[in-house]
Amino acid sequence: MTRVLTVGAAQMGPIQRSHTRRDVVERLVAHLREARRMGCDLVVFPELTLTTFFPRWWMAEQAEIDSFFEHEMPSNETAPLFNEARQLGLGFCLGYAELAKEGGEIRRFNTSILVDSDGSIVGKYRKIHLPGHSEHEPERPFQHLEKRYFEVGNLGFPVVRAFGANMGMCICNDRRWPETYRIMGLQNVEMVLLGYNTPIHNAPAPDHDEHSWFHNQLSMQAGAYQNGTWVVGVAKGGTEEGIPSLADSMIVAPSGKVVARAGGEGDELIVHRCDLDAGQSYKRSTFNFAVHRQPDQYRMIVERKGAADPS
Ligand code: CDT
Repeated sequence: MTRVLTVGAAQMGPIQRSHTRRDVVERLVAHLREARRMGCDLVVFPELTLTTFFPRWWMAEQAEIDSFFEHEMPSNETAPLFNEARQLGLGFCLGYAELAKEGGEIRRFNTSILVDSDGSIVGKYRKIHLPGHSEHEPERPFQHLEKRYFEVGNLGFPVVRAFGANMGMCICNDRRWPETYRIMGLQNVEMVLLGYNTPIHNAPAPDHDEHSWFHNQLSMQAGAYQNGTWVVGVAKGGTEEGIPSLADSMIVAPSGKVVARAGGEGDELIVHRCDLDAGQSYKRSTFNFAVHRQPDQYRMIVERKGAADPS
């Protein structure tokens, strides 16, 4: 019997600083209702969905920084999203800034959660590859202070069984790193859910700007194909607080082919019926890890060269 999961990639247009969480949740709920009409089982929202992309500003006051973080999930402001999804029988994946208390300490992460159709949180991922810088760089047209405002994620790249599939998550810059997909590939991942906020202008490397769309697509297609997995890439796009961001949300099949793609830069739902077994032929042949991977060789080559251990 074919295992099909109908997924909606819920691209968001810009979220300005003046927009409240209530404004944003209304837009998310509209996405959920359309997703229900389109027959979705699962809706994927972008990175840091609930606010503007705040790492673009240098902020000295911790209280101001913390105003962009969620202290609980769900909260009063996000409860309507959970309630609506439960009533519609939909699961969702949501990116947000997480303020956690762990071991008596306050910790801050760039996080995604996977929520089942009964409203329970069944998966959590905290972003590992934090881009940008940690000090104020006033010469930049805008900041990218993820390294200041977040800690490196401490949950690894977990793959959880949910929606009848092996599900993984990663966030934005993670998608450019082959390790991200391979670590999940080694756990037999079948679908990777991925939200992003990508400014088109890359201050340290402006020569990359013209390739923003290509690099986005290249990373996700390679990750999908090389691990025989679906990749659902969801943007917050458009011009937010004067900064143009990449939209181009897409759903990539385990073949590496793009099967659905956003046409605009605003709120837009793209939907695909994903055959969860579509990765099997890749996992059994070209990318049969048990048969073809050579981790002992990788380690030996690196040891001979004196480089870092790749395992
Ligand atoms: N949010 C995030 O991780 N953004 C980075 C920006 C890199 S600079 C263009 C990304 O990899 O898309």
